[in-house]
Amino acid sequence: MAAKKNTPAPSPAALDPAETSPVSKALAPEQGLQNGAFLTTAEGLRLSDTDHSLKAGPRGPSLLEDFHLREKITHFDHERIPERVVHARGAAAHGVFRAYGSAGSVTKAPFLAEQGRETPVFVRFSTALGSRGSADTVRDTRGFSVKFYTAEGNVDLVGNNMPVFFIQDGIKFPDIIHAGKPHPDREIPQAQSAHDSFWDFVSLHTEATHHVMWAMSDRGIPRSYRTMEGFGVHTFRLVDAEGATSLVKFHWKPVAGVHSLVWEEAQLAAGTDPDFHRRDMADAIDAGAFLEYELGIQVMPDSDDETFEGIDLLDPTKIVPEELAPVQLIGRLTLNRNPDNYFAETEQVAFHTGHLVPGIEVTNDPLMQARLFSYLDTQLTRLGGPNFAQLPINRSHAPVNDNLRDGMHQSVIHRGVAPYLPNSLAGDEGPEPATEPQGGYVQVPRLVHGEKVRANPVSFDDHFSQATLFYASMSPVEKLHIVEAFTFELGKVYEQPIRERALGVLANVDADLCEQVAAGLGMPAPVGKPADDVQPSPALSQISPVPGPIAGRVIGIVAAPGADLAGIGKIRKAFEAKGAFVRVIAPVGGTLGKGARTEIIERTLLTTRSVEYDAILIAGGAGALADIKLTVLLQEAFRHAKAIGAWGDGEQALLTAGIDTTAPGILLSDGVSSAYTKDLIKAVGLHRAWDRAALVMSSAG
Ligand code: HDD
Repeated sequence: MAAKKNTPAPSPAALDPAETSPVSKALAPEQGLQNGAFLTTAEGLRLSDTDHSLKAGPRGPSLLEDFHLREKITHFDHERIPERVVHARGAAAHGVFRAYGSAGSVTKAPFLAEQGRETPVFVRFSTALGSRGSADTVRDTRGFSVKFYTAEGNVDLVGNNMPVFFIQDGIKFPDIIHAGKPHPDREIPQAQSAHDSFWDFVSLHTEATHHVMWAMSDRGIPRSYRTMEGFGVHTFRLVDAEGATSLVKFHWKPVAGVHSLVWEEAQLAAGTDPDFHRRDMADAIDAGAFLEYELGIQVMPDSDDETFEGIDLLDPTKIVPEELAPVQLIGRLTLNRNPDNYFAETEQVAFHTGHLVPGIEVTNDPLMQARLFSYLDTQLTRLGGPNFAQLPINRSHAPVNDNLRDGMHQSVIHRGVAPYLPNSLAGDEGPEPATEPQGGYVQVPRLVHGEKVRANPVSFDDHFSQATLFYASMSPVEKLHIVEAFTFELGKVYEQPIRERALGVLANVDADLCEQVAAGLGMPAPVGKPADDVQPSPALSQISPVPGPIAGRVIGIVAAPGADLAGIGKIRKAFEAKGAFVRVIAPVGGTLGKGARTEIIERTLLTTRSVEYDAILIAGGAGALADIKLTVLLQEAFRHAKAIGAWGDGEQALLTAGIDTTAPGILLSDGVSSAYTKDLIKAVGLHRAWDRAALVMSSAG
């Protein structure tokens, strides 16, 4: 309700009691705060001036009695909270998850099992290593955390965009993170794995090898959150309505397909637009081009030894190839609303791998077991105490009656005198434990036995075979990217023994990979013993010969006064109908044309860079353009194997910029016909002109 002027703020006593209870809806309007017409203190006192401190005369010292100065500055001094110890850099969106109903045979969790059931979600994407202000496009593992506000309580699926992890046991998490974070003496490099301590650790600690392969592949530099897969990584145990169990791995499949940047693009974007992924998601959601993913499960029998086809399901450095256990789709996630406030929502959201509901259970994966401790613990420092579940973004949508009391930042006025069980004083108002049929969480009984040891199962000793499998499953272009990524990263390592050891690890993955990286470093290639019996998994390759959807992609059209605005209009219409964006680029800002034919110039050659676009076109009538910045724009797009097009005299501008117009992925036409727009859409749907990529790759990196 809009606030009326001259209406005093309501007193706390006048507020609806539901608003002071955690039972109230998550994200309920904030208890009468921030809705008055006048600027006030935190206590609601109307202020007459917020620009001048109270002084002894206009030239005199400030007075201690200035309550407003002290409150304003004190609050400001305490605005920051500790950033997340990992995954500090992130961006999030609200959305909805709709279950297909197909999971009903394996889980009783209604948000997965019931056909058509809609569950509100909040999803935070992140990089793992960088600080809160670091760049989005660095080479790193991306976090993919989903909070489902289910009617049975919150469920958090805290995953990554890679299906395996660096370590098999959570006790080593501080080690891998200390090695990956900036060096403690100079605090450099920021948000990079290309430095000595990272490669020191992963070359000594070979169980990281499989994850390192993923990080050095195109997966380490996604094009956008929209085109990124997500994985629950661990094996979970699902429980059906009869109590039968299965072992399951979760996958998020992006509807837009999986697509990545190339390394030079990622580096450029980190400088020209450090918010590249964050901006892309927020702009797309604002424009109605929502991000969509399907949730899938690989279902494996819950066998006594918890293995499947010889793969230890408790080892988080192993995948189950999709060819062995197909991913069955069980629901769709749509991200359709941007947060209103970054701090209140994206920064304060707290995920925890232990947030589950009946129908989903954890397994004995030792990485998962440690996480079950860490995620609760870390919020105590980060969010300043144990009451973070009361923050609006973390509140359950299920009724809460928890007997947890007091503590820092308690915001609920609890009633009653008996916050304990059993009691005889609470009467009907007191909470009671629920039976299983009433929705109580009851773990499936499982026998636990064994000697108390600090040890791993023997199966955890295989550190290389799936790294070999991953490399063997890549297309030639993807292999080249991996070679160049290793050569770049190890090229940034100062200590020769670390490089030598890292090459020794690669020799156990693939001889050819090791030789190429060694050649790039100018070092001899060691000989290893890579597995020679791996079965490639085609599902691991990102490159598809079939064009995918183009929603959220960005097409730049270079124009100038006199350009074919009707042609631009046709291309805009065709691309926008598919959820893509068209931006007009011209030498100077303003507009082109007039009336219904007006095109707003959104970028000039000075304010743009090639990384913003998935394809660049030169409009007919703009062929005379000759500008060194246009040359750079086009040559970068060419090197990055993006679709480039021109119609009418536009080809002339390509030739002026030194573009080989006979190369693959260059689309020329006399004018804008529907066949031409179709060809352009197809080229963008293929992500890149991969035939050209092979020609330019050594310079594209
Ligand atoms: Fe973790 C944050 C993902 C292992 C300890 N982790 C964090 C986030 C993601 C992951 C996506 C960001 C959450 C957010 O957006 O707020 N982490 C993973 C995955 C792992 C993993 C996929 C392995 C499969 N993590 C892992 C281990 C430990 C942690 C083994 C500790 C033993 N992770 C944390 C943490 C963080 C965190 C310290 C920092 C901030 C937070 O939890 O809320 O508790």
